[in-house]
Amino acid sequence: MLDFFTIFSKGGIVLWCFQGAGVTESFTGPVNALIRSVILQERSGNSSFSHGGLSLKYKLDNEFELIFVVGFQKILTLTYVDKFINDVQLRFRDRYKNELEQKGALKLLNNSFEFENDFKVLLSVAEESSKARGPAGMRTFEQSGKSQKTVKSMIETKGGDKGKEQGGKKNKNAKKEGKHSFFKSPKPQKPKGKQNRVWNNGGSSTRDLDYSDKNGNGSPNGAEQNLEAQFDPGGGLFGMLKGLVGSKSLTREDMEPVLEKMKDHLIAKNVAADIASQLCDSVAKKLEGKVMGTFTTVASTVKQALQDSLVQILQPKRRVDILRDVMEAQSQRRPFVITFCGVNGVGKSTNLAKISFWLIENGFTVLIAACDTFRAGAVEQLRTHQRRLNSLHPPEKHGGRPVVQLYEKGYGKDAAGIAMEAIAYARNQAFDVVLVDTAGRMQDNAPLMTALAKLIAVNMPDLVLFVGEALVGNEAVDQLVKFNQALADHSMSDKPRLIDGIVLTKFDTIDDKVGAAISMTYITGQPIVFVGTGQTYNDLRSLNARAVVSALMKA
Ligand SMILES: Nc1nc2c(ncn2[C@@H]2O[C@H](COP(=O)(O)OP(=O)(O)O)[C@@H](O)[C@H]2O)c(=O)[nH]1
Ligand SMILES: [Mg+2]
Repeated sequence: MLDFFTIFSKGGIVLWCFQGAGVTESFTGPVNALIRSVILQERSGNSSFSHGGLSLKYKLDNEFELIFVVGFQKILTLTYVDKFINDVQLRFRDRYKNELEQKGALKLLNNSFEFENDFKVLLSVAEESSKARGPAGMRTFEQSGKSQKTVKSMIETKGGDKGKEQGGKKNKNAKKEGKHSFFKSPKPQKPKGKQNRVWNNGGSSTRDLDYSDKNGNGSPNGAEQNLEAQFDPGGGLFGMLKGLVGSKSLTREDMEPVLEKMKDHLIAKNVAADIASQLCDSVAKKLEGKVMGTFTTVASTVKQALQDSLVQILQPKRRVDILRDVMEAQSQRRPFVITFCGVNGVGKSTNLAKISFWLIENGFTVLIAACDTFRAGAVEQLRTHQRRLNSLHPPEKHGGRPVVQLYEKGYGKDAAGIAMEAIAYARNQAFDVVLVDTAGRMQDNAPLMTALAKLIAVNMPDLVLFVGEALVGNEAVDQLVKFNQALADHSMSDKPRLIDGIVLTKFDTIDDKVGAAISMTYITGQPIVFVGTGQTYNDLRSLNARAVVSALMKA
């Protein structure tokens, strides 16, 4: 009944594996997908995962740093799996305690774990006991998929992880620059002629979102102290936790009070409640059974784990390097197409204009496709931007050619059609980039969501950016889940185009309530490509993960 069972170390060494009789397909793909999209991305709050036709369940053993994964056909409801995976874990630990205690990859490699017989015995016991119980009754709500909402299912269907990991590099020393040069791109570009002046500008052209603290206390250390004070005050509720030092392995109960506080703290910072719970759950799973070092407290261990998880979530798993991708498209003599979507009034058009400015500053030409054919004034708003941008970069300085043009067909027309014409026009006229503005739509408006999905399915943009306000709390989850769902439902292909990245706007208005950044990246697994910090063309930044985490952790 099982397709496979595998036991591997957190370092990636496979200690033992089992393949079900008659199963010919390799399970490397599903297990790698699990590692990539769940374990590496700190989404371990939920212990199941699906990949193609397979269901995977896993368990972390934090003491010995092991991962136990079982895979079986999705159509089967195997009621015994959770208990079985526990039993296997216990037996394996028992048998190989000594070997596992000698840490180090080489030691593990040198051991042979002959676990076949034990495993078979456990499996037949589990299968027998489930037969004895007879067919499973109706599942309760908690057991059903519904109780787990669609958030997970969205994440799990995404094949996502195309590129290499990119470290969240930041440049604290970024200089202030001249009037129009601004911004940090995910990665500095290769110089591209002298037009590319932002990148050649003294080497330090990057500008991070700097989350400065009003009290002059923006350092991660400052944040730590603050949090320490909040979660671990000298006496009171948490005073007693200070006693827990050395060689004790953490239990859920030890952590519960701290986790509760953490959760409330995150919610107060505007992290969606659902996500805050999942994060705390994942921290608990990560720490349960871990032996604490001497002189560490539960509060500081949990806090550190949470902080690590938050940084991990915010750091891009996938390379989004627009300038480089535009150059690549250029070399293929086609325009690079970006579609902006989101609900009403979040800042799609304004940030589209800022991004146009940034692209122009980097030497590219831009065609803006006015596909918000719905809201009065939407086309004129873009025309104003186009004029302003052309006056900042007059055609005389660009070989007589306007650097930005507007492609519009007025109101009431089919947006997908206009986008298509605009892309064809850009190809003919050799524009480097097409930015497609779309009408705002509420995530619950099915016809409009279908229309958006169609626009994307038909035009196949290179990048789909979701524009969302940093002001949102729980609403962020709903918006993103439903936008992604609509794109998946109407994709007309088996590899649906979902949201590839996020533009987080109005960051200047939220003080230190930066939780939306976490909610949005957690749900989509996609990076925040741009952060909007005001209403001028210069108010565009990239996200500095550590600064955001430090703001989040601050009391
Ligand atoms: N403070 C602030 N306001 C912004 C930002 N981005 C957009 N806005 C404002 O939000 C409002 C709606 O923007 P608009 O681009 O028309 O939104 P759209 O409906 O999504 O296209 C405008 O008044 C913008 O000036 C930002 O980063 N910070
Ligand atoms: Mg608009």
